[in-house]
Amino acid sequence: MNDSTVNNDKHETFGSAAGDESRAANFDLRRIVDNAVRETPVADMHTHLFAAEFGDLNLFGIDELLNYHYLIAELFRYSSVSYADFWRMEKRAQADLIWRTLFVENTPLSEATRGVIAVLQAFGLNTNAANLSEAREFFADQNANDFPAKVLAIANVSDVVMTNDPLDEDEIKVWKSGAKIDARFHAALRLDRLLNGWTEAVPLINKQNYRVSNDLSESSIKETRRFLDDWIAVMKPTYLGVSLPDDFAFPEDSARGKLLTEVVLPTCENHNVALSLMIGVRRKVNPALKLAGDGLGRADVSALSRICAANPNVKILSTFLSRENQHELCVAARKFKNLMPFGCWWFVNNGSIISEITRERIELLGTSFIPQHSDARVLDQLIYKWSFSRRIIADALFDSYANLERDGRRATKAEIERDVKKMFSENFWNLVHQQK
Ligand code: RAT
Ligand code: ZN
Repeated sequence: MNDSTVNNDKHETFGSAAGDESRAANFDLRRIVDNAVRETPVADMHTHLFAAEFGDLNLFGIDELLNYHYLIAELFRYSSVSYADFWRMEKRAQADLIWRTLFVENTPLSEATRGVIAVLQAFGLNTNAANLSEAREFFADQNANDFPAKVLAIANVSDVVMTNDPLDEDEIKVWKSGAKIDARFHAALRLDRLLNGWTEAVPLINKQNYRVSNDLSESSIKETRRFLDDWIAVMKPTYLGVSLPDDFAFPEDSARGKLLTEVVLPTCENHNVALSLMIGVRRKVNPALKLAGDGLGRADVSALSRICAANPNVKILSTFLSRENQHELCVAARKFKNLMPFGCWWFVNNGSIISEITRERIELLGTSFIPQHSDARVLDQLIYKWSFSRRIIADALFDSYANLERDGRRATKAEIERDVKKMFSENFWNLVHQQK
């Protein structure tokens, strides 16, 4: 932009009737975008939440909120407590320590700490409390069966996709009990243990009456497919999903490479079910931190492109953990119609980076992507994760529509509402072949 353009803009905006008009139009646009983003329900396509039918796996309340692994990692930035001593503490004592350290002795400015503040605020609880007694009392009064409806309504989330591990004993019990799962909670069949640790998965799969072995013989491949076929029948997953390391390669001469090529991708094609590839996690960078000890690395996006090219009939959902991979992911999506970028995952689920990623996706892909998922592990987190993301998505959309208007076309209210609906739910449901 040169100096004369700047002057012209100023003149137009502040010095004339035309300026008044354009300010009024902008105000109108802002209101329409904000309303659409606030009022359009979200299908949250990747979380670690569980429906109430899963019992103790359905986490909510202040002690769970504070024991979030994002906050545990932050605790050690300030506290002198040793990792070992922290893990020896009771959950309530851990929550007390996290509250005192991150919220009383320090100002909760990080995304994850601000999130807890936003949840307390949403429930009318004291965000400045010296201790957790008021919050504990409030959550103790909530009923595990009714609370999801309350939280989903506040967060304006219509549907939640869980992360379901077919090798997890606690989950297996629920699936096998035939319990009717809350219809707002959908399954996603997680393949991490199968793909990233085959030798440990073998005895667990065999325990479920399949015959597989370390060597991945032809019969093991067949049996693993049968294992997945059966679990797909039980869970009716919206997609199969896996998180992959930053050094993930495709094709790859490894158990994972063979399982992907000979089991997972053909299963997806046969069942017409999508595959979600979450790429870039470096597990156990600091094992002493347990779940909080994972890191990230920049990955090779061309591995994803090769999967998309070799499997044109399989719908691929994908997200990358490294900021550096985001632009390449957008370009890959322009090349492969079976690729759907989604969400700002984990370490890139921060305001400044969500803004950057969402804007570059709009610039390169229009509305043909899924801007966000929450990754919530604790029910209440839906409230802050979605309000934070909505704010940023609204800003990005507003600027895009304002640019469009500057270039000669004003988007209508109906168009804006249609666009937000696509981004918040339709792109997902269409891809997983389910109509809502
Ligand atoms: O964001 C998270 O909570 C991580 O711990 C992971 O669970 C990640 O989202 C994943 O799905 O692997
Ligand atoms: Zn996750």
